[in-house]
Amino acid sequence: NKESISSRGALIVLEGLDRCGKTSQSGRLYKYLDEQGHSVESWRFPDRNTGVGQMISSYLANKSQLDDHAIHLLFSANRWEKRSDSISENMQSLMEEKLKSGTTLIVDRYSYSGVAFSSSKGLDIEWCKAPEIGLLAPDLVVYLDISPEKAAERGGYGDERYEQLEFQKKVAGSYLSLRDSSWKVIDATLSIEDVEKKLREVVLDCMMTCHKGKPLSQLWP
Ligand code: NYM
Repeated sequence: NKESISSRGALIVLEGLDRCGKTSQSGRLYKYLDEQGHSVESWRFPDRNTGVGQMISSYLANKSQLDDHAIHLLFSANRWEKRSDSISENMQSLMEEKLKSGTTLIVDRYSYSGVAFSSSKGLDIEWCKAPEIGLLAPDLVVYLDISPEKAAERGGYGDERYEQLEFQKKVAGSYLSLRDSSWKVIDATLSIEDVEKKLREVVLDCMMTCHKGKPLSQLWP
């Protein structure tokens, strides 16, 4: 029917430093939208469930070493394998099909993490962006804003690679150069409830725009 052709789901991406609260907020947002009766799924990158994802996971846990360029391309490959695939037997589990069938995806990290983290190691930013070209562009990027110092105070970091204050300072700088005026920046030091409320507002607004027929587009716009 007409409704199902014209209304697609929204691609919502949450970005921010480690410990900014992205994962809790995506969980809360998912629960809220689901309870409101929306078709919604909660995704994250890296998706550690695929073969590529397992290589990434092992690298992040310091169980394997990889050249900085090589790991960058694996993070990107991990997004490509979830984008859309005409030869896949499992089309319905991929991003484009989900969005077109009306499901909104809340994605915890995306290409911006890829570029921010790798360029913070000294890789050229344009080189970092190149493998992301052609991936689906988010309809909304929400940046949960917290200083690296404040983030580090939140119960300390785990054992994974990159979870160090000095490195996170560089990542914060890289995010700043990636940000454009379309990003919604939310102060991540507000209470969990206040962040949640602000997040809901920008997300519902974006879902409405997609519902009204905004076309899907590709990176980088
Ligand atoms: N990360 C994540 C990257 O370096 N590049 C990427 O493309 C993505 C998606 O992986 N410190 C880094 C950021 C995080 C780490 O993410 C694992 P998480 O959200 O802790 O699972």
